[in-house]
Amino acid sequence: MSKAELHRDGRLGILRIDNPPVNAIAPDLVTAMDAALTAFEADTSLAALVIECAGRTFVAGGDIAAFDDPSFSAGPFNALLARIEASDRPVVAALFGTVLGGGLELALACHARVATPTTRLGLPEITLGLIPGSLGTQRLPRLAGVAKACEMITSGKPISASAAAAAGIVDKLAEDHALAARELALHLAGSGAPIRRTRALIAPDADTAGAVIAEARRAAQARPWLPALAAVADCLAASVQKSFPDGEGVEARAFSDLVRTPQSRAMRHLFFAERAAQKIPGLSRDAERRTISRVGILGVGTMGAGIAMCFANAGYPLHLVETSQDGLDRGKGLIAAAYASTVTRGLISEDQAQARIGLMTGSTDMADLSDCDIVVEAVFEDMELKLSVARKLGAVCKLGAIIATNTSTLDVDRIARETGRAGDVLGTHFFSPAHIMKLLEVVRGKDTAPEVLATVMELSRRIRKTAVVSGVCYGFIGNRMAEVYMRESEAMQLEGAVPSQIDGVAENPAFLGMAMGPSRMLDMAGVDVGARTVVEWIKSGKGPQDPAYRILARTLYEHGQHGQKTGQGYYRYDNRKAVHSDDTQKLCRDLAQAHGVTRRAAIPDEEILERLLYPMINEAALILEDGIAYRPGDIDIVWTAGYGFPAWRGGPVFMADEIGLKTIVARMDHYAAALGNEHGYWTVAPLLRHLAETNSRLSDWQRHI
Ligand code: 3H9
Repeated sequence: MSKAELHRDGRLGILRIDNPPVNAIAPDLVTAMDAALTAFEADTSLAALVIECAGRTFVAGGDIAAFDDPSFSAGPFNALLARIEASDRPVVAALFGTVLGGGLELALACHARVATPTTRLGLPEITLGLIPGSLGTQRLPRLAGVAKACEMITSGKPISASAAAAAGIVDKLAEDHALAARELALHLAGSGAPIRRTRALIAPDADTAGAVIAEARRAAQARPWLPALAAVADCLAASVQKSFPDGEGVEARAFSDLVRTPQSRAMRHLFFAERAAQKIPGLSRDAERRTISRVGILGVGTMGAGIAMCFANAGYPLHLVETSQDGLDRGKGLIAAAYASTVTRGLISEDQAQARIGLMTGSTDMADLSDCDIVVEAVFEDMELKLSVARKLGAVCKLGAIIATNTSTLDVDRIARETGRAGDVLGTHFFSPAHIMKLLEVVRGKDTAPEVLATVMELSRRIRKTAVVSGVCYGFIGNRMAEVYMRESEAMQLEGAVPSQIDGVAENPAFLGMAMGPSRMLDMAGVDVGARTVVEWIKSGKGPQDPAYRILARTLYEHGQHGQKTGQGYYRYDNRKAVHSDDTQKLCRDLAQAHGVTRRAAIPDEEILERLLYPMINEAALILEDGIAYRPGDIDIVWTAGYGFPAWRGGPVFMADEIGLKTIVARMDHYAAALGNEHGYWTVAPLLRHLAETNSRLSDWQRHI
């Protein structure tokens, strides 16, 4: 069956697109649409055309996978849009679902648009490092104004159908979009009114567009690593200053350049990696799941409070348990304060906040968790405490309830065994602040039942988390890699680099572009939190037995210098502003002397970058070899969604392939020789060396399951 066909409905032609799952514009769909349009053009008995879609949504965009083909061109689709727009009989788009990218551009080329009230419309190309390539930059400003177009294109965020109607993008809202589109098409055909072609309009705010475009240029200059932003400004300027064909040329050149940039390739890689991460090898999409209607949270500290909010935000009734009434009141206070700030920032209304708080009950008795379908324990990160809590939860939770242990490093298998029902248990590693951070590492234990894993993956989606499955090891995927990153950051501080230089390299987009460098990050998260887990790891005998291992963090912790909250950590804090700390520098000199570390006058920025990044990439290869992550893309999702790794670099694995594995292996070998490799820190992972020797990419590596 063809992916697009022309049907007749009385005097109307219906061009019906059917390209599951989201009716993306793939080259063969364009061919089919072309044929259907030709049939409409030839049948002069038809008074008008309605374009509609089968399935769950109107066209959700161009087929992103097709952009990797070097011969890809938006030209054929754009020519089709021009023919639709040029039609001398009215063409109406019947919109529903998610009308995105090329889908909205198709709608803009029609003469009128009808949408269901729940339709979302947007141009999300910027999230793929692109601009709209099918005249969205030319038609949208003409229809809705340059300011609205600029907002939609630079944010990439979809808008509601009512906002689209208010902006003049949608002409009519109707529950039955297909019927309403037919009625409108017949009305337009019968009215004799001139056909309204978007290309012929003048942007309603053309007079004031200069200021909007100047602001867009300023914003683009501030983020030069995202060249699509500058291209948006150029295209919008063309939409008011040039003819439609000239503007078309500006957009076409920019799109074709951008689609080849490493930034766009990186962001497209993340789009598919995020979806792949939801697929669990050996578990089908319709795998059995348990029903979750009521959620329990044990431990309502900062983490527990944030986790509770994630569930309440998704409408789940919750029961919170703390050891004391004081603790419970403190937890509820944290939740109330966080909601108050969301209301102040205008993100939700006071009523919504109260409704969410109203979903929560609380007590100090664990037995009250017995009617919950899942209990997330978020007690302090201490193995003995976690084990005792696990024992109690194993006894208290009802049959079939899921027990999730929120931990960032601890052995989930050991905790699971302690419950006496390991099949019901898995780890959930939420990131702080839990109600804001997107990432959720779902830790699959040795005995976790498949339906427990499937249930929690689906639940993660409902609470709007980006979930990635990790196996059990110290630190799982994210913190295991963060450990070597922090190790080198601290080693370099003992050798003479100051934290601001190291953070500067990590944060500088010319080098890496992390949201926050390693020292600033740990000072914010709490040096005590990070150091305590390292101390426990070493004590357990499984961690490095190198006396100098992360000695800086461990000593800061012992000295009570826990970062921002104590006013002193790697930095000193002056009114929450990180400033150079003479005390920490003296500590570095003392520790260097005590551990025989040679100090250097200066450490080059390039060395800092390599020493932060390459051990992480090496650890990623080990994580894959060990089967801790299912696929390379999962690692990139963990780092971009949870650790502030820049999306435009595609994550550490994608970046490794861009740098070249041969280079990375050679530099690892170099540092092994230059710095010594007594503790194996520079030992190249066999997988990494093998891939480098065979000219392969780490991103393409697949485990044979
Ligand atoms: C563009 O349009 C450029 C134009 O200006 C110019 C060129 C014409 N392409 O997310 P889901 C797949 S750029 C290819 O799990 P949901 C997705 O991989 C594009 N595939 O479902 C998945 O496959 P699988 C602008 C796509 O209900 C399946 O569909 N548009 C595309 O949670 C289901 O996806 C966008 O950026 C695509 N465009 O969310 C929109 N879209 O089952 C991107 C989806 O094998 N898409 N797939 O894993 C989305 O935002 C969401 O997918 C959507 C549905 C909201 C549509």
